[in-house]
Amino acid sequence: MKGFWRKLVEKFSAGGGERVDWEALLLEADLGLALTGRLTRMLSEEGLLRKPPEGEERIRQELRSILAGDPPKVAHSEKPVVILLVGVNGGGKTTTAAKLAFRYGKEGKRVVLAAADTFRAAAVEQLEAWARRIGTLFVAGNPGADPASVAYRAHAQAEEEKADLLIVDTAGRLATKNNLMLEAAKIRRTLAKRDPQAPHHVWLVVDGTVGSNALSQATEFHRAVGLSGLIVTKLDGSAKGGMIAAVKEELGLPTVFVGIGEKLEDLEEFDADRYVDEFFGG
Ligand SMILES: Nc1nc2c(ncn2[C@@H]2O[C@H](COP(=O)(O)OP(=O)(O)OP(=O)(O)O)[C@@H](O)[C@H]2O)c(=O)[nH]1
Ligand SMILES: [Mg+2]
Repeated sequence: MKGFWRKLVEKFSAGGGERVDWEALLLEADLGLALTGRLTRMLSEEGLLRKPPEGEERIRQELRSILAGDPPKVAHSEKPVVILLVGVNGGGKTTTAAKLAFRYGKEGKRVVLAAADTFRAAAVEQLEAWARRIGTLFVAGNPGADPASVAYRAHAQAEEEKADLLIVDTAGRLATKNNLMLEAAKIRRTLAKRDPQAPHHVWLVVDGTVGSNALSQATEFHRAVGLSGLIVTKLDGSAKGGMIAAVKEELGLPTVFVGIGEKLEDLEEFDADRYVDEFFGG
């Protein structure tokens, strides 16, 4: 994610750096229409449009304040805490489920991983392989089984095993995108039948390199399923990461973790100050 901001400043500067097309710059940084509009108006009202260094500093401040606040924590509870991971195919749900199991397992939590992606047999095998490597409990359904029933069963088993945490991986590709949302919503309702507090966290796993498209994915999933946060993956690549601020601004949803690689350790708690520093080039 590092280094793109200076390139964009160069690209959208004119008059020897005196004038910056802030709107084009902020949009290209994936900050989305609403936030770009608000930041540009703010610079205009504060007389900073023609003062690039001060303007940049003001945007930096504003991003920090948008992203301020503690990320949600996985608390202790009588019944297993449930994390439901949703998102479109290839976003990194299965890998992230494994990374989370690894992370919380290291903290001493007893974790159950559930494969509620019964659409693709390979998806179950993928998660099972991770579970074996981490040495965590694993629950899956037969191919074609109702994913909601897999989640239900996984919850029962997690309770039986006195697990602290149940992490539910879901499908990313179904016949239609609408089906995908409906299925995620059904899994959510089914888990709530076992425990009205569950799922305690519904996190959208989204590929950071898709840019502002992440905002539309978040909007759709939030409407259909109800999200409590985001995990943005592949920030080790060419992602600009602006959508993290855009999603917080427009939907009020925090980014909880970021993915920075394909290995189990490559998941970091989101740190707003660090994010803002890296956004502007470290
Ligand atoms: N570089 C990088 N690659 C990642 C990251 N997270 C996941 N990936 C890779 O992205 C690809 C897709 O990841 P999956 O975890 O299978 O994605 P998914 O959302 O489960 O996909 P579906 O099951 O098809 O919905 C894999 O090759 C992962 O290794 C990340 O943070 N950085
Ligand atoms: Mg998957």
